[in-house]
Amino acid sequence: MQVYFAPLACSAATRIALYEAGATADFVYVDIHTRPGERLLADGSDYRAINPMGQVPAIRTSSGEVITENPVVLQYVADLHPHAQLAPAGGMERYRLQQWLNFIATELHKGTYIPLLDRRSPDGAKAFARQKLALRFGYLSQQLAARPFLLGYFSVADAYLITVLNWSPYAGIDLAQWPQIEAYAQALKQRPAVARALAEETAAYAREMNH
Ligand SMILES: N[C@@H](CCC(=O)N[C@@H](CS)C(=O)NCC(=O)O)C(=O)O
Repeated sequence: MQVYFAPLACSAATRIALYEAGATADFVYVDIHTRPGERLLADGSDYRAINPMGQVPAIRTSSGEVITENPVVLQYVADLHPHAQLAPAGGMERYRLQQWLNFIATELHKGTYIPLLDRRSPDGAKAFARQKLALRFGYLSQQLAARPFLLGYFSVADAYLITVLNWSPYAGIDLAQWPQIEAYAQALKQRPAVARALAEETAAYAREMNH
């Protein structure tokens, strides 16, 4: 399987999920950071031929299917490695997982972090995102006060959440204001698979920035 990724982007969640499953993949670097307006692969070809949105993650399965959209990619990886129990097989718990994946994707990733991280987002968009932060993080804190993971065990939703929370210092979000979220993030970063994936992504990001 090929995983199209950019260092420290939301595609890091896929790397975490794979390592948690004791698996790996052919990680294919996509430059989304250094050449605005372009989406080049290392061989100079245009990544948009693979994902017309030019966004990571995308995966190419062993049967050649391309799958995009982080919540879907993560569920695919979880289903590929059922022994790792990264997603409930079905029933209400599966809907709970999807509930979290969608919350992270829309309320946190796109709705909060992107306006704060993106240098091109206007001050009004940043202020709007900050105004929404209290409700979103308050809700998340409440959930995490009662349990160490979003579900009863580590799932792909946690892989996505730690990836997004990891951007906090760059987004000017001080997690110390939400002790439950900060404690959760610290605990997750101690997990060997998470630590390994984030260390590799950080090293890849440093290489990219020095290139
Ligand atoms: N809806 C997409 C969004 C993915 C996304 O925003 N990826 C970011 C990296 S975290 C990206 O590729 N940004 C470059 C761009 O939007 O052109 C998904 O859920 O996978």
